[in-house]
Amino acid sequence: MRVALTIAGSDSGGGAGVQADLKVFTRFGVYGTSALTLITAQNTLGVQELYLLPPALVYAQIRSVAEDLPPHAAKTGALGDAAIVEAVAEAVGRFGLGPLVVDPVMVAKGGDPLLAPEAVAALKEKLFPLASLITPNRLEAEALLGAPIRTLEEAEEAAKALLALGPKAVLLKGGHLEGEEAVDLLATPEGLQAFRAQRVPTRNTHGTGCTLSAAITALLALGRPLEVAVAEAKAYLTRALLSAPPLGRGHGPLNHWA
Ligand code: PXL
Repeated sequence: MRVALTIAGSDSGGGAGVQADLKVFTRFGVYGTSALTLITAQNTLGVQELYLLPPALVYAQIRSVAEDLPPHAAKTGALGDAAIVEAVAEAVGRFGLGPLVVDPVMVAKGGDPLLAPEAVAALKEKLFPLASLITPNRLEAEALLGAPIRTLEEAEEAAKALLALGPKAVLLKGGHLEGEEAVDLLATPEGLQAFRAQRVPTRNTHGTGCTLSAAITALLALGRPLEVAVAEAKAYLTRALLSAPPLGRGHGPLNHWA
């Protein structure tokens, strides 16, 4: 049995965060473990309450999992603030967790912040160097680099600039760029690779980032090479978007069974 760990926030609505990650791990036949970083009172309409957990408790959860159920791959999602980022980076190093997928979550679907602005520096300095892959969307990449990304050329430059921050690979997601297709760029030391998928017109987009990064993490836990994991996870995300269930009155969840 392969094991994956998610270090992320709780979404009471079940469409994103730890809940989405565990559903995705199960879908891929991987045993899911978790370390909660924060708790949201949330539904498809937005975040009603947010509570950050103590960094020492986040560290302790990772330690408990690592010492008894050593994960074959791990991911991070919403991390809340710089102190939690630092606790996670320390635990990842101490317990040798990897491959590590870092999804640099900054805001929830409706725009509610899930990472303090001053934590962006800690994310870049402490966690990115430990990552096998980071998976920013356009808005997150702009915040990380402090520069706008409007075209595919600018996205290519941004992906290379993010790679220079220390992760082994960067998946810059193009879902927020204009165009018929959703083009994601994978930057590795070997170069750039584009992954294209149809753009799915749907309101059910809550948890797309979590779902993709969790699928990649599950596939890495199963031993897939990075490029294969990214391609398979993207195909799964498209199916999950196309078959999303009509739940909630806002941005509904995806179909994690897809
Ligand atoms: O999809 C980003 C995300 C991550 N983590 C939690 C969330 C969300 C989006 O809503 O709620 C807990």
